Amino acid sequence: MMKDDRKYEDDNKFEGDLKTADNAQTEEVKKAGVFARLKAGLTKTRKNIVYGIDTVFGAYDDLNEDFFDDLEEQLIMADVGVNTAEDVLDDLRLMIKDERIRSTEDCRAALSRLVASKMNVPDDSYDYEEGPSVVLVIGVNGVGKTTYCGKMASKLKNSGKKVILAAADTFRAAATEQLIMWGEKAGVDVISGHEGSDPASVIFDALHAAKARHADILICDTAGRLNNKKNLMNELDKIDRIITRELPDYKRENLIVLDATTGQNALSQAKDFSEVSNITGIVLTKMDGTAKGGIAIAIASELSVPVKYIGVGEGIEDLLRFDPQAFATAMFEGANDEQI
Ligand SMILES: Nc1nc2c(ncn2[C@@H]2O[C@H](COP(=O)(O)OP(=O)(O)OP(=O)(O)O)[C@@H](O)[C@H]2O)c(=O)[nH]1
Ligand SMILES: [Mg+2]
Repeated sequence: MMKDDRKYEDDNKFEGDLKTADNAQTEEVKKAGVFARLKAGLTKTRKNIVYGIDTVFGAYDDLNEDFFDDLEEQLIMADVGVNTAEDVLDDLRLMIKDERIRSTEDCRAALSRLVASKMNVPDDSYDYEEGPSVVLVIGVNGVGKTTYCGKMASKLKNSGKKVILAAADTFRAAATEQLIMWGEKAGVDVISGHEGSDPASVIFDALHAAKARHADILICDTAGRLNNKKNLMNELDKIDRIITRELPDYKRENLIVLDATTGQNALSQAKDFSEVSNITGIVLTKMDGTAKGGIAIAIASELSVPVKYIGVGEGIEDLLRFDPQAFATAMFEGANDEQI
């Protein structure tokens, strides 16, 4: 190899190193950006929880029973729920003993780790995003299903996927138009039917379009359903059978959308839906609109289904993957944070 060639190779390597460093930096910036958006989206909750948590941790030097009582009260006030709060406190006491934690600061970090571990999102939770897959989006009225479909379509499209939306809410007037508007914003095709037509027939058409157009992901918006279990079960069963028959090789994802501002109600909706459908993930919307975002902890730890996304606003970008540790950090380690 000639000397100049080696130099050229070295230069390339150097550029490669720079690129790796650049990528690492971009990743860092991205992470920091997502965390900033998470914190901004959780402003109301953080104002509420962080203040309360700061007060408790500031008021005690010893980790005594009064401290634990006050902490539990704060968690319950943040809508973590009595069961989950008790659970968290029991585990926290064990951690303190096992890890010989003495200071309130270490206890605070332990609380954050513990809560994050209770909201674990398994590694394969987002495999379906790679496609080919069919996503069914269900939930009661007004929780944010259509908005989620639009945001998610945009997110996946931007990551290079071919996405199709199915407007299977044929029940509510203007529901289809709403999804078509999101489709235009996201730049993806929408398959729709007539108002009042059978939702299963729209899904059938959409499945064929997905196959013919080689879509990676088909996202199906459905009508807001009240909890009439028998009808709901029949309809979901029918849709399920059609998907299994038409696209047997596609991955399946059944997401329930829950509105965080409805607090403990959201938890009971999820329980109802899980009786009639095989739910694989939760989308928790309107986290920006509640001061009681602690409901995310109750939902994630009481249901055996992971919270996969949170909605933090009405805009197309306001959807984040749920990151349990970032969430717990934003909630419990926000002391001295001048932004809140
Ligand atoms: N602030 C905020 N608003 C949201 C969020 N997600 C949805 N919304 C709003 O919630 C309202 C209802 O959203 P939709 O997407 O129409 O809800 P839906 O579940 O499809 O409603 P139906 O089709 O009537 O059952 C709209 O005004 C949305 O802009 C969110 O994360 N944050
Ligand atoms: Mg809708």
